[in-house]
This record gives sequence, C-alpha cells and structure tokens, in this order.
Amino acid sequence: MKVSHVLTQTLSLLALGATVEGFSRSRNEACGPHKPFRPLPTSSSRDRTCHVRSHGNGTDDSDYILSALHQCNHGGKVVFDADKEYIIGTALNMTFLKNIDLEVLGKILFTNDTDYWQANAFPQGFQNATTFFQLGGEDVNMYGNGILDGNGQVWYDLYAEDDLILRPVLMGIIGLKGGTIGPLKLRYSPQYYHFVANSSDVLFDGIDISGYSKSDNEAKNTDGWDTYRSTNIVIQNSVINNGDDCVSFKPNSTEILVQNLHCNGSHGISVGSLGQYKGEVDIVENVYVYNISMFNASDMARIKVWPGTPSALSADLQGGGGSGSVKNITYDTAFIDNVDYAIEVTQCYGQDNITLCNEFPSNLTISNVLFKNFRGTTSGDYDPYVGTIVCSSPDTCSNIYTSNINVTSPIGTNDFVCDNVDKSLLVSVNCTAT
Ligand SMILES: *[C@@H]1O[C@H](CO)[C@@H](O)[C@H](O)[C@H]1NC(C)=O
Ligand SMILES: *[C@@H]1O[C@H](CO)[C@@H](O)[C@H](O)[C@H]1NC(C)=O
Ligand SMILES: *[C@@H]1O[C@H](CO)[C@@H](O)[C@H](O)[C@H]1NC(C)=O
Ligand SMILES: *[C@@H]1O[C@H](CO)[C@@H](O)[C@H](O)[C@H]1NC(C)=O
Ligand SMILES: *[C@@H]1O[C@H](CO)[C@@H](O)[C@H](O)[C@H]1NC(C)=O
Ligand SMILES: *[C@@H]1O[C@H](CO)[C@@H](O)[C@H](O)[C@H]1NC(C)=O
Ligand SMILES: *[C@@H]1O[C@H](CO)[C@@H](O)[C@H](O)[C@H]1NC(C)=O
Ligand SMILES: *[C@@H]1O[C@H](CO)[C@@H](O)[C@H](O)[C@H]1NC(C)=O
Ligand SMILES: *[C@@H]1O[C@H](CO)[C@@H](O)[C@H](O)[C@H]1NC(C)=O
Ligand SMILES: *[C@@H]1O[C@H](CO)[C@@H](O)[C@H](O)[C@H]1NC(C)=O
Ligand SMILES: *[C@@H]1O[C@H](CO)[C@@H](O)[C@H](O)[C@H]1NC(C)=O
Ligand SMILES: CC(=O)N[C@H]1CO[C@H](CO)[C@@H](O)[C@@H]1O
Repeated sequence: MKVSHVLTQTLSLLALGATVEGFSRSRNEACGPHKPFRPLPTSSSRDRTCHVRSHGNGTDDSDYILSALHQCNHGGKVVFDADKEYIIGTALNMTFLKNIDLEVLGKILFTNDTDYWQANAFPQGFQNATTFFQLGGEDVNMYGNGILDGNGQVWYDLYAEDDLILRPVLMGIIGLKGGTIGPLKLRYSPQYYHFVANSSDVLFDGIDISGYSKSDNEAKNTDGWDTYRSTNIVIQNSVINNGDDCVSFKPNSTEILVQNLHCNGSHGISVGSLGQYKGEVDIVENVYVYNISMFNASDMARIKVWPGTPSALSADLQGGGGSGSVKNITYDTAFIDNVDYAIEVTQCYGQDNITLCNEFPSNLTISNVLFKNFRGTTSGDYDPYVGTIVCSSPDTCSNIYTSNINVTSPIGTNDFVCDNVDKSLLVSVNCTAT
C-alpha cells in the first residue's frame, strides 16, 4: 500500500511536470489545485532565440552566457543546448533581466574552485549565505528540464574540515518580480538549493532535487528552498531528495503557497528558524502548505523559533533574542512515513536548557496556526511521542489548532508533548506530557 502510494505520487508528479514542459505563459493557470494568495502576472511573449555557445573543453563559458543574455534580453529566449555541458567559473550577476526566457536543455556545471567562489560568490547577508549567481529582474522564466550541477562534493568535504567556510547556494533568485522556474533538475548544491530573496510573484514548478555525498562527509544544510523577504511565491509539483529543510520560510516570507511535494530525507517544511538575531523583527505570515508526502525525515510540519536570550549550540548555530511574529499558517494534508515528528512547534530552537529557555520566553509570537489531515507512521525515534507543541510561555502562542491528525508510531502510540498551549484547541492530538 505504501509502495503504490509512492508510485502514484511520483507518476502524478511526472504527469504534472509534462504539462508545464511546453511552458504556460499564464503562471496563474499553472498553479493548482490551490491558487496563489494573489494572481501571478502573465508572461509576455518572446520573439527571438539566442543559443549559448560553449567551449566544450572545460573552459569557463560565463562570457558566452552573459552575451547571450544581453542579446536576448527584452523579449527573447536564451537556449542552453541539449547536447552541451556549460561550465560556470565566474559569479554571474543576472539581476538586469527583463522579459526573457532561459531554456536549459543541457547541463550547467559550476567549477570546483572553492577559493574563487568563497571570494566571489554573492553574499546575501542572511546566515552567511552566498550564491553562485543572482537571477533577478522582471518576468524571467527558467525551464527546459536540463541540469544545474553545483559540484557539491568538494564543498561537503571542505565543510567537514572547517564549518565556517562559505558554501554557495545553487540557485540565487534575488530581486525577481514575476517568473516561472522549472521544470529543472538540480544536483549537488554545496548548500541550499534555492535562496529566494527580495522576490515576488514567482512560481517554482516541477523542480527535481537530488545530490548526496559520496564520501563520509554529509551534504549539510541542503535546504530545498529558503524564502526570505519575499511575497506571493508558489512552490509546487516537485521532488526533493535532500538532507535539511525541504522548504523553509525565513524572515519576512509572506503569502507563500506550497503544494504537491514529495520530500525525502529532509527536516520537513519549516517556518524558521526565526528570532535568531537580537534587534531584528522577523515576520512569517499567510502560508498555506498542501498535500505533502514526507519520507525519512526529522519532521513533517515544523515551526522553529529561538528563545528570548542568545545561545550557542555550535560555531555556526547560534542566536536568539530576536522578535516578530508567525501568523496564519496552515498545514493541510500530509502523508508521513518514517518521520521523527509529524508536528514540531518549538520556541527553544538552538537552546538545550529548557529551564533557561522558559526563563527568557521568546520575543517572537506564534498565532493562528492550523495543522489538519495528517496520516502515516513516524520513525519511532521519539516513542511514544509522535509530535511536540511547546511554547516558551502561555503568552507567546495563541490559536494553535489541530484536527484529523491520524499519526502513530511503529509501536502504535500517538502521544504528543504539549506545553504552554491551549489544549482544548488541539483536537485529535493526544497530549500526554508537558
Ligand atoms: C578551449 O577552447 C578554446 C576555444 O573555444 C580555446 O581558446 C582554449 O585554449 C581551449 N582550452 C583548453 C584548456 O583546451
Ligand atoms: C548587480 O547588477 C545590478 C544592476 O543590474 C547592480 O545594481 C548591482 O549593484 C550588481 N550587484 C553586484 C553585487 O555586483
Ligand atoms: C576540479 O575540477 C577539475 C576540472 O574538472 C578536475 O581536474 C579536478 O580534479 C577537480 N578537483 C577536485 C578536488 O575535485
Ligand atoms: C534586498 O533588498 C534590500 C533593500 O533594498 C537590500 O538591503 C538587500 O541587500 C537585498 N538582498 C537581500 C538578500 O536581502
Ligand atoms: C529516499 O532516498 C533514498 C536514497 O537516499 C532512496 O533509496 C529511497 O527510495 C527514497 N525514498 C522515497 C520514498 O523517495
Ligand atoms: C521584516 O519586516 C519587519 C516589519 O516590516 C521589519 O521591521 C524588518 O526589518 C524586516 N526584516 C528584514 C530582514 O527585512
Ligand atoms: C490566511 O491564510 C488563508 C490561506 O490559508 C487565506 O485564505 C487568508 O486570506 C489569510 N488571512 C489573512 C487575514 O490574510
Ligand atoms: C558567519 O561567519 C562569521 C565569520 O566567519 C562567523 O563568526 C559567524 O558565526 C557566521 N554566522 C553564521 C550564522 O553562520
Ligand atoms: C540551565 O539554566 C538554568 C537557569 O539559568 C541554570 O540554573 C542551569 O545551571 C542550567 N543548566 C545547565 C546544564 O547549564
Ligand atoms: C487512521 O489511519 C489508519 C491507517 O493508517 C486507519 O486504519 C484508520 O481508520 C484511520 N483512523 C481515522 C479516524 O481516520
Ligand atoms: C493516548 O495515549 C495513551 C498513552 O500512550 C494511551 O493509553 C491512550 O489510549 C491514547 N488515547 C487515544 C485517544 O488515542
Ligand atoms: C526586544 C525585546 O523585546 N526583548 C525582550 C526579549 O525577551 C526578554 C525576556 O524573555 C526580555 O528581557 C527582552 O527585553
């Protein structure tokens, strides 16, 4: 039964991917079954085509790419040919794009020159994130089902030696207003697969993410998407095989719709972490997450907020004390298999000492959250618990609801840890511990 579920899901994703292959100019029509918070703008038509040349001998093709983009900007289509491999060894600032398509049929490979990229990748000012390129502007579509390969192995190995190295994000979507990204295959990102910042009205559709380390050094922080300072974003019909958040809503993500995802090996669909930086105000508001299949993960639905006082769990995981709010978040319809927690709400992120956490309640409030229609089985890692909903004080959370949560552990228990929340609103959840 499990197997047939996986097959059906995969087949339906393939079918959906196929319908966008021809590329629909109406981004809004391409969204389904739920529509975005605000209608997405329609793409203008393209009237000319530029093929990107490649050296074909391992030499950096960046100049060829930039010249094709300039030639076909304002109404054209740039094609990365099917039979070619393009090498990118230069950080590309592609924020000048307007009314242009990038059709990636072949493969784009980023060089393994970690010294160059650490010095030249674009710093994005959030969690030390840098990006190989920044793609932005207005009305930009990138599709074709070709491959972007981040050559991650050298980075996974280097990070194991020094966790302060700056690993580039594969897809930097920075300041994009109106766009469709996908179908595309993304492989071996050194860090997150997408960083989406300062962007609005963007649809991600038919993204296939995969890339594991071949050495003993894990591929870490390989989030599928991190959204930041962005609004009206849709992420749908995608398959994500990774080792960190499948999708993560970072500070100032609003009006985000996520639907029809198959996530495998991840940390779930996460709000946060938020409140990491003292003095900053983080807002995540109006998020709808629908129809997620979550396999072999630490969490399905997760809201992670730092406590009111700073802490340092490790060199690159430290923070706390920031303020803000998480409001109007819905997780509707989820199937889980081998997932540690179906639901995890914490305001003690990054802090192991619960006494200390409760002494300094989070400055970031959580309200109007709904989890409904969950089914499946956990991993058993937290037996007898299958979820935890814990706030740092009775005043920092309000209106957290659950309904139709039918999740059990492999030994048949359905216990939840619930604290500092109104348990009368937690319908179908078995709060047995505080
Ligand atoms: C790669 O090809 C270009 C011509 O496209 C040539 O100028 C360059 O020397 C070649 N580099 C190598 C390493 O073969
Ligand atoms: C990227 O290009 C834009 C213009 O398109 C420019 O305003 C911006 O400063 C550039 N950013 C970097 C980091 O070079
Ligand atoms: C980096 O890439 C070059 C060119 O493809 C290759 O010759 C070299 O072995 C690679 N280095 C590492 C450390 O993988
Ligand atoms: C986003 O825009 C703000 C304001 O213009 C700017 O300061 C910031 O560098 C931009 N990029 C990111 C990733 O926030
Ligand atoms: C999850 O990924 C593993 C590889 O790490 C693969 O063997 C397995 O089939 C995947 N499962 C699902 C349900 O996608
Ligand atoms: C997020 O939005 C809040 C409220 O508008 C603002 O105070 C804060 O500076 C923003 N944060 C970022 C990182 O843009
Ligand atoms: C809250 O989110 C829902 C979608 O889950 C949306 O329909 C509604 O308009 C949002 N509420 C507000 C006040 O924006
Ligand atoms: C960012 O990098 C600096 C310097 O390498 C380091 O001190 C800091 O801990 C890093 N911050 C994060 C959030 O990784
Ligand atoms: C946890 O925090 C409390 C309150 O600040 C403190 O008394 C206690 O020693 C801390 N425990 C550990 C293990 O650090
Ligand atoms: C919960 O799910 C199990 C199978 O996973 C099913 O047998 C049972 O009928 C479901 N219960 C409800 C109340 O939906
Ligand atoms: C709640 O959990 C307890 C302890 O595991 C169990 O005995 C009880 O049957 C559960 N209640 C429901 C309604 O499932
Ligand atoms: C900026 C702000 O609101 N800071 C407060 C965060 O919460 C701690 C206690 O939990 C207060 O001491 C701070 O003043």
